[in-house]
Amino acid sequence: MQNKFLKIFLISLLFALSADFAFGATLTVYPDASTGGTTVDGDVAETGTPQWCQARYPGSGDTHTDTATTIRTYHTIDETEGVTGTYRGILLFDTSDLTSGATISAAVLSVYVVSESHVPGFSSAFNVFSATPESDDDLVNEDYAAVGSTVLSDTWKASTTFAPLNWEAYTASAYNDFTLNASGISNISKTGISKFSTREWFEAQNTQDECCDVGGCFDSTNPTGYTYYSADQTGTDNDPKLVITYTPAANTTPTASSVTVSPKSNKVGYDFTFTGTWTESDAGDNVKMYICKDSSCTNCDNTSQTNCWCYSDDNVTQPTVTDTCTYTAQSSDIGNRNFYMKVCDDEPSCSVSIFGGSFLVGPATSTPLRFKGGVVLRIKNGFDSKSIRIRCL
Ligand SMILES: [Ca+2]
Ligand SMILES: [Ca+2]
Ligand SMILES: [Ca+2]
Ligand SMILES: [Ca+2]
Repeated sequence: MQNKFLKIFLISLLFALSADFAFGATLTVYPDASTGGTTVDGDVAETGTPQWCQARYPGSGDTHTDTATTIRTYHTIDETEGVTGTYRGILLFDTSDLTSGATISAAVLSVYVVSESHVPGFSSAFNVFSATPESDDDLVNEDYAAVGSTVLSDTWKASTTFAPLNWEAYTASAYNDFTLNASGISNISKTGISKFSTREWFEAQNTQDECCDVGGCFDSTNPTGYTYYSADQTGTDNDPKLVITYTPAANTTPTASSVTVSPKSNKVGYDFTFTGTWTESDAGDNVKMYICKDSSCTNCDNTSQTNCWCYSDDNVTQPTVTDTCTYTAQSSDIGNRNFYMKVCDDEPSCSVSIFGGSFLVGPATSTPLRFKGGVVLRIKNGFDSKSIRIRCL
């Protein structure tokens, strides 16, 4: 009976562990602060009066901010002119660490709301969309028009909730999480930069509201919408963040193809250069070549390099790489020496070793060659039977 319980416990444990493995790793990324980095965040806007109905959605953008500590996703309001400005957030994340073979199971984009405001009698809501800014590290005014219109999260964050609209209450002074839907997950690049925008519900509808036509219906000068912290806020505790749950690509072991040495013989104190070629199919994997002294590559691999002839620097190129490393012969090496090659990626996963051949190490200084005896040169014409002796020592 005890065994039965133990078996059930072990099976449960196995399921729990496999579930963990199935959900795999988590990648958390933030936009870079300021401009000129790998990514950027900020807001882009169309301002000027009157925008009201006819112009509140279109516009090419006439201002932007990408170094402020907050990002605006709202309308500015004038009591008589109505909507006088529309601000959209743009958030870029470097998600290239996922690599092409990863499988994304879930993703949450979060922004830390600093403030919300809305006109009395109206609500505000916002959601995440795609973006296609002109560059990855510096926003321009024209990026105002480079936003998508498909919602990438199924739930809007709102000041007032309306169930039919799939609105849920936003949280003040805290992260607000947008769980990405299938379109949102598709918007994540596994090999580069993932680009998102934030838009307020009213302008993202791209439809005219009855209220628009009468203009001046707002009795407030409050912006309608949200302000949240940008990556330029100190630290990352309040930065926009993208948390991705994924299963990493299965690793492929690199393959050692060939290795040669040049020159094939040299003296103590001189260099032997080994040239190896291998293949590594996994994008982003970092591979090193090890030139070993024995076929088992004892103490010459990713864990220890105390018994290598030499080993290469890091290589992150795929799929086929040729690299070299150099060894300076020591007096203890005199004679004929074998060499082998092994390559390891950063998993780490190592190839089998291959035999390269041998090289000959000679003494540092050659012993002078001495010939006993001599060479006799006889010159008969002009001299009378004289002879010159040349002795080579
Ligand atoms: Ca920024
Ligand atoms: Ca800029
Ligand atoms: Ca920051
Ligand atoms: Ca690999």
